[in-house]
Amino acid sequence: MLNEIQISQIKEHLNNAQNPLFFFDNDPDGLCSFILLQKYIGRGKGFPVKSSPLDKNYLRKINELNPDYLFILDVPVVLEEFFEEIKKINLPVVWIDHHNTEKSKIPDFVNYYNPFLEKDFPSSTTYLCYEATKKKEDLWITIAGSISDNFVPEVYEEFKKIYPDLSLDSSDAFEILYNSRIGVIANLLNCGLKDKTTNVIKMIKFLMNVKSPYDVLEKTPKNREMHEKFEIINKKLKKFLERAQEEANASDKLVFFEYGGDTSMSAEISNRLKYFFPGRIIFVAYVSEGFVNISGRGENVKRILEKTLKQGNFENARGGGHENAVGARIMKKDLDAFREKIKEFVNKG
Ligand SMILES: [Mn+2]
Repeated sequence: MLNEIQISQIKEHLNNAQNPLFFFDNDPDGLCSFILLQKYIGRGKGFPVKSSPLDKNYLRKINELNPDYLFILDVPVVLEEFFEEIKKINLPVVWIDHHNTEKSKIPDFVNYYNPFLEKDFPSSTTYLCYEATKKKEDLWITIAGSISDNFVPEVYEEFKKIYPDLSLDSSDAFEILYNSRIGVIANLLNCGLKDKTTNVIKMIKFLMNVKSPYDVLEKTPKNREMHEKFEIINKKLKKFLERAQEEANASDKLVFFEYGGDTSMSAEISNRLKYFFPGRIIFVAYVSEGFVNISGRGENVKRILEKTLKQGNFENARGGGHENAVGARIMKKDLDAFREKIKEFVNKG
């Protein structure tokens, strides 16, 4: 949680910013963080950061829009090459995040806010932004962003009272995400972000003006694409989950699931598998042209991944993440070897 000084500093930055640009992580937590801050000051533009880490390519947006402030939301890693250029043009930067990051890598000129580094306290970036803006009418946005990042903030109690029809009596983020209407909203935003750029921009504009959660839930011409993407993705997810169920029947410790297609939804699949098969190690591999993107969930999964990558010594491989949630990327030719190594380490315990 942010302290009083941090909250007033963030508010001051927001009030100072006349033409801010917001770069946010390409998920509902990042998106909702942006929406909260944008609504608070009623100005600024926002763009999702699709590549991780944030790199030099995003300087183009800055040259194009010439902002007087840059906010970076929910993005765990920003490359030095990016900050070097930002420093040259003296652009004030405010970076708000909740990931475990190396503090030494944050340049001095960046206004950095991340309570996780002080207290190892879980949060969501959306909730951190809400602590600064505290606009009651945006409480539902706070909940949608938070539960999609596996975090139930204490203000959920208040939310339940205002919106009993959207909430669920639970303290488990995934249970809320999969079984309530605020969860549907979070999923709608998540699917909308996977759409093509013009539709993503349309959705962001829609959200900047949206007044209530019911405007999101109701399909109208203003949010039609978001709903359609949601319907398509949900249909696919249902099919994938049936197949994953068969995988899960074959092992009692591991679920290793592979899929392809034009939309990556590894995080969605792995989170659901984790929810349906608690206690298991989950690996989801998205096989695309030449590469495989991997998402892992479960106890000590970070250690399992690290050992696998080290021993496998795969070409062009990288990966990392939290203790219980990781991501990795390997080359397609190494998938069989990768899978076998994972099996070996999971079964050894
Ligand atoms: Mn996040």
